[in-house]
Amino acid sequence: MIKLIARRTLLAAALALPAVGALAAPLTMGFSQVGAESEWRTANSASIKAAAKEAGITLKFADAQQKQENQVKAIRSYIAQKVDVIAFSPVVESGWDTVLKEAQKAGIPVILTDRAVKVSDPSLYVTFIGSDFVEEGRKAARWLMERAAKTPNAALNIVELQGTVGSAPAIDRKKGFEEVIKSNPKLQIIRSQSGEFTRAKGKEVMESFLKQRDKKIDVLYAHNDDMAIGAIQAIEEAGLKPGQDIVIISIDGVRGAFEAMKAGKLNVTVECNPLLGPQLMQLAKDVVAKRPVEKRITVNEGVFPAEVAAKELPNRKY
Ligand code: GYE
Repeated sequence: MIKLIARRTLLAAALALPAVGALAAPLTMGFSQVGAESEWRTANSASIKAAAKEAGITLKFADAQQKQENQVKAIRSYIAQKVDVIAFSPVVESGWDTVLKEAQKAGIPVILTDRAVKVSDPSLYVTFIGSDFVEEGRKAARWLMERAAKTPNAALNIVELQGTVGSAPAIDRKKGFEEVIKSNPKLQIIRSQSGEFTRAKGKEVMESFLKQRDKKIDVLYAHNDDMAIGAIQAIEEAGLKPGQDIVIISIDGVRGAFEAMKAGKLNVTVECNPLLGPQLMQLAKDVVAKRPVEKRITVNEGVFPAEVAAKELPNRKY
């Protein structure tokens, strides 16, 4: 009898304690991803999928192929499916008000990851986790300023490969870079065009920059590593030495960039960490449980010049 009571008590205690978490249905997240345009994005998607599994979150994942209309469709379908939380990385900054209002009306919280939006009402999303892209642009420019200080009389013509038109990283990385270089009139951006964050487009636009022979190109500033890697090919095909004849600066810090630095073809990469999955899943749990979260969560990142590439490469996780 005593044994039975004891067993019952134990059973009751075991049931009572984790009951809320253990018996509740697993949380469902609808995630709309920008696309698969870069090494950064591939690592970001992998991180999100692995972290959801690890956290016991049911993930519905859609790749928008860099199209806003596909993201709007995906978000609407997540609303219809009554997911617990919607997370997405907005391809461009503007044009989200309507669909976010629909999510709000349905009572589904929205978390932004990686890229920011411009909305009329900040309550349309709960929180935003991602890098400080303006600061990344500044870091890229500060590296160039230091290098330029070694040859103070030389003018440097810069070409810029921008990311996707209207996207937060393209807008902010341009802004941060320009803000810093403007104090040195010898540094001038002579051409600037979007390479859509892809290798193929980066190569194509760099080819067209190289064909315009009116001015010598000294520096390439690419808003991501993939475009820089595409451009490196274009530079080599034009018979020039990337990393020497043209100094190359890019952003992300993906493995391909470290390999290019090791080979002496890329001069520096500014880190932008794509491994946001674990933090995102924790945030999702907090948001659904209505625990207070910060409105803006930034990621700590470094700058890696070519001199440290060989040593750093084995430590890189993406
Ligand atoms: O730098 C680029 C990707 O939004 C930070 O998107 C991201 C950017 C990243 O395509 O490689």
